[in-house]
Amino acid sequence: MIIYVDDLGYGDLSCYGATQIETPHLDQLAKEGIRFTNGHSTSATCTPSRYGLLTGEYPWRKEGTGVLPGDAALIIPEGISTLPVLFQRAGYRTGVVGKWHLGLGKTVEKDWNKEISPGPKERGFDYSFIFPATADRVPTVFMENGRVLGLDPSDPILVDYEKKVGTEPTGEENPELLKMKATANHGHNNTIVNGIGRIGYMSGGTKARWTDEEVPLTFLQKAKDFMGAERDRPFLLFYSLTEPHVPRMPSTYFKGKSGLGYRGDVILQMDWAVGEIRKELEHLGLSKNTLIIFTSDNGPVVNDGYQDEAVVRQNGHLPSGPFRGGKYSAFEGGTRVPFIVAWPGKVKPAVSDALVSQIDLISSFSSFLGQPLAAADAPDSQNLLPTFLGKSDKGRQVLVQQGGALALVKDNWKYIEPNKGVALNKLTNTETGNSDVPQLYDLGTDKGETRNLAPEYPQKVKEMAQLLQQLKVAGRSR
Ligand code: NG6
Ligand code: CA
Repeated sequence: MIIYVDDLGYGDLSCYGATQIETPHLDQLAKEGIRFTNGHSTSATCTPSRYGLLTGEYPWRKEGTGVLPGDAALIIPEGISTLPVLFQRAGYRTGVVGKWHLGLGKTVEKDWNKEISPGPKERGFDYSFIFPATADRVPTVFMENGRVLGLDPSDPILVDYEKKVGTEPTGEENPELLKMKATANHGHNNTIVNGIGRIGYMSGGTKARWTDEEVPLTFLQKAKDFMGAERDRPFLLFYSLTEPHVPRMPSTYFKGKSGLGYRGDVILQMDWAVGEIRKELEHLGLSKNTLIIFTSDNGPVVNDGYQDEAVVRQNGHLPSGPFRGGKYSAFEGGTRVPFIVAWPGKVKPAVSDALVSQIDLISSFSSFLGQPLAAADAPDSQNLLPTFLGKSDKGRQVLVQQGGALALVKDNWKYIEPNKGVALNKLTNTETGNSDVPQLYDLGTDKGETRNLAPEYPQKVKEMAQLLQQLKVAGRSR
């Protein structure tokens, strides 16, 4: 079971050092499993990280793998062995429940009122219960096995990312209708659904639209249903939660619980959901038989477009922990995320400092399942199975990290490629790691990336720049 959360930072869990928030269920999971301190998402945003996780290919090798609009076409190519395909070959039933954000269908133009393919099914998931993109993007609907749930032929769904469709109010025209105001210039001022302005326009599908307060409960129940239905067969569940991505809109029970505003509240809700999943495993008699991986698709962001008090109620909480930057950043905060592997009775509890990435799961499970990958598949994934199972403390020697700029980590040295982008994302107040000069950090003595050593170590910079270049050109690193 892969539990994949959205925009959770290294410092957001008490088992990773948070002091202003307590996450008992994840602390317990970490206590029973391996807590990786140098575990990474492939990239500092969602779509590319998910692409990397499922394909084992660095997303920056491929055009069109950036954050996708809600009407994008599917970006995972046909004919490759994705992570769930390997499980299918090994006789597992595979399901995805939660956020998808990898596109659907062949083109942007699509009829949301009919079955849409290709999608999760055509790329290896026998069962899917998803929302198409992100919680802040239309269409704000659930889809089960390729179809929008709750379709009404007399109220067809239209989606457009360029121009307004239908006559419903938008956040821009009618801000007085909003229950949670958008932050200026982030773009969450198009169609209003459930009192929240979204990115993109939609009309119709009134009965199909979700209520944000219920989204996590719906995903939790569908995840449990899948586990229950498959209890007698081996299964892979990719449980992909929306928390704590914007818009943060906790269920009533969690509103105000953390004291850190809705961002903290939805982190508590996510932690609770992990506890519920574990209880369900126990109830089904599967807890000793299930390997759980918990991790996040990118680092944290505090203001990502809504006035939800995350900024003013931070209360000393450090979402990136000791690291610099966060979501969107090439600094460690962008991709160094919570990463826990637990398998009661099989994996010995430990803390591991090995350098590991989500991109390595596919090769590692290829080995676990005895299902070989074709030479062209998962080119950037490394088999770290012994490390994930606690039989080795060796991680990767080399990892390419993707913020806006690319960075290379090798033996605790980190090199960030010169880049023309802005150094500060003013919208989110994130240090992006961009600089027009090369940066070199010694993560061994300076994990906060505060001292650029490039001027002192020109030879090291050259060596790292060359290696990164080689990795780019070679087109594969497995
Ligand atoms: C950004 C959005 C942000 C969020 C993010 C996707 C703006 C200014 N901001 O472009 O609100 O939706 O995309 O997040 O549009 S992710 O976790 O899915 O990558
Ligand atoms: Ca994300």
